[in-house]
Amino acid sequence: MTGTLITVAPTGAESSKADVPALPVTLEELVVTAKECEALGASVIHVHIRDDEARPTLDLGRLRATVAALRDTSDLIVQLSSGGAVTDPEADRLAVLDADPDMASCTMGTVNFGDDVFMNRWEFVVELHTRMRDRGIVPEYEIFDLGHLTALQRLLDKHGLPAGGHVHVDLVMGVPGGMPGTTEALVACRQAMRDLPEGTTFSATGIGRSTVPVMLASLSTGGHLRVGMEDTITYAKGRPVESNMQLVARAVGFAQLAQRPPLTPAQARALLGVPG
Ligand code: KMH
Ligand code: ZN
Repeated sequence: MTGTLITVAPTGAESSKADVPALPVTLEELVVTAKECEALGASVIHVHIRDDEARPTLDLGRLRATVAALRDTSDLIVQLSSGGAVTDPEADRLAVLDADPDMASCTMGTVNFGDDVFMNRWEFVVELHTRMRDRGIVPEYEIFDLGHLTALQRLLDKHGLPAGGHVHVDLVMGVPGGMPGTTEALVACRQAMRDLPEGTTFSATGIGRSTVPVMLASLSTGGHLRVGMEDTITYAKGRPVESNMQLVARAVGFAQLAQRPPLTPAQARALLGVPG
């Protein structure tokens, strides 16, 4: 069994700085977070950015500056979110790829998202997958529900393997409207992944109170971990998360207990097929 890939998703698009003061929203805050999370054991950073008022944005100039700053100051694999916020138009989400990240997310279907809808039409998913392959950007396929794995199988059958040839999925569990953050749901996904190309890897993240159960289920079934304030703002009952580092440190502790210590960024690149 290999070590553990730890992805940190420090910001997201849903929490506000007013409600969550520890959320990194400026480039400076993001860079400090990246360096500290890398030192603890993270190897991938899943990035959403904010504007000067701390609102989610897909501004291309800011995205390019963010990719450059993260590359200058860390060895982390830089994965930009192409999901953005639920209000972002498809054209802006596709344009994220123009910032030339190492990786980008690619969500495999539409899902209710709390009171909103996170739209991912089939034609849009195909366009994202195809553009990423044409540009050598490695996708992380975001799976919010079991059927998204069937959609991924169809995508790969019809449109071929991604850049790098390796398939990596991330199970985003416990979103109101998506699959629950339970061991049973994770095991169902694990079984469905048998129909994907040999060597497919997965990470998992549980939103809110499903964070810890999903981490344990993922580690015990050979999966990797995504943690961060995009998904988790309460550390334990009555205890707000103090920082992304606190969440990465807990994930590292669990990974070590599972005898699967964190992968370095170089090892993560080799696993995911991301060029060095
Ligand atoms: N913010 C969500 C609507 C992704 O980054 O690709 C979408 C999301 C998934 O976070
Ligand atoms: Zn995201």
